[in-house]
Amino acid sequence: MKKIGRREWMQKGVTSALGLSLGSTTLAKADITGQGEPEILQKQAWQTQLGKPVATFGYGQPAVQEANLQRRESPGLTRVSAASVAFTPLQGLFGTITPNGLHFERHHQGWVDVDPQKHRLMLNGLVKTPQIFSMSDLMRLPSVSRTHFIECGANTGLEWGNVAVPTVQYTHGMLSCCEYTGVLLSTLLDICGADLKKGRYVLAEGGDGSGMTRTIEMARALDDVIVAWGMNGEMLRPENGYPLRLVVPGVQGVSWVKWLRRLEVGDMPWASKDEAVHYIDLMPDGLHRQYTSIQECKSVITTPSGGQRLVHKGFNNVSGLAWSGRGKIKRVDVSFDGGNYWKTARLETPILSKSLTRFNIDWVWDGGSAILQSRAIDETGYVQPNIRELRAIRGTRSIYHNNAIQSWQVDPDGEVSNVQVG
Ligand SMILES: Nc1nc2c(c(=O)[nH]1)N[C@H]1C(S)=C(S)[C@@H](COP(=O)(O)O)O[C@H]1N2
Ligand SMILES: [Mo]
Repeated sequence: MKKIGRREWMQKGVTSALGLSLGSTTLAKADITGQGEPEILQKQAWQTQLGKPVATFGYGQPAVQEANLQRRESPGLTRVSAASVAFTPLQGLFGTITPNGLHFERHHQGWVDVDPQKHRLMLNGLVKTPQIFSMSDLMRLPSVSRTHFIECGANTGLEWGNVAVPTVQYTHGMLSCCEYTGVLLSTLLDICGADLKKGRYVLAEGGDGSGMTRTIEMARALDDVIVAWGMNGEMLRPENGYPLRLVVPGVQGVSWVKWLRRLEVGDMPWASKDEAVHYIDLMPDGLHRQYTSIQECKSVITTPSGGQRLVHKGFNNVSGLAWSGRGKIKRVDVSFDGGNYWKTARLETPILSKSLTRFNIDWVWDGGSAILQSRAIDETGYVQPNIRELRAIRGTRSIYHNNAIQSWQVDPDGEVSNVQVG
């Protein structure tokens, strides 16, 4: 890989700032043919007749031309009974909010239809008054609405083993970000009179057939955990836990228990299967790392990304997502030469804690080979590692918690593919 010096890049930067390559290619087309643009000059069929009446039939749908933008199951993963994953199409999304019909899905035993009229949440254990709440009991309590990302601990898992999955949908698509509405768990613990001296943990239990249970430390439970029914302004979708799920900001998806039916206050971690046996990391010394919860700082370029093709030489906006389970994103650097030279990207606002942050950066593609990477830094100062640095500490036998820098190779024909550098 050729090393590109700082001076050469600064010269390219000047071209980009003047907007020359962008302006001239677009305008030249009409000038050269001298015939004008038919899409502008001629009246289109839909301009000569009445439009359709209001779209009041059923639930509003995207344009038919966008039908390809869907959650998909990875062709490389086998489906074990009803234990399945459908990935969010990150390559086709803008900004930071995941539309509800594109939120990723991860079910350990399929998703279930729960009747909200019959649904109950029990809070028991080390509390003064154990309680059973109906949905209407919960929904009259003081509520909060907060935007957070959710990422499965297994996201980007195949990259540990050097398997270059083709698209960002499959490398990073167990990631979504929504505005969730619900009651703070601290409010419910307060109502039930949780024993905060002896009660050091809270167990969350789901209502599906997977026996999903996870332990949450009391400090976190009292901080920002939400018992949520709302997602992006409407009720949760059935596949995402309707009518009730736990939102555990910054923590891996498995703790965001869906179809939430019970919370128990206890004095010890439960060591349930989903924390003692699953979602653990086999370290190089043969020991298992258990009870990891926080998703460390991570980022990925979504445009352009694997499987896409650049069609315009010259100016191209490069865009991606950054997030950290420890707070806000402070900075994102982007490299176009496989990590030799880094340039700081623009962060779109607002920058929210434990939420996705969108970054953008100008790029003038010279039509040659390039390797695109992004590296995020969070407000604690933590710097996203590359895969070599991560493997040096964590070995190669993990499945979970891979937050390494992602590399996309651009070929001279514009094809973008997944490569591992370092
Ligand atoms: N009850 C229950 N809760 C669950 C699961 C499940 O299978 N059952 N899957 C967990 C896992 S592993 C993840 S990553 C997230 C996925 O949430 P989503 O399907 O809304 O994206 O839900 C978690 N909560
Ligand atoms: Mo997960």
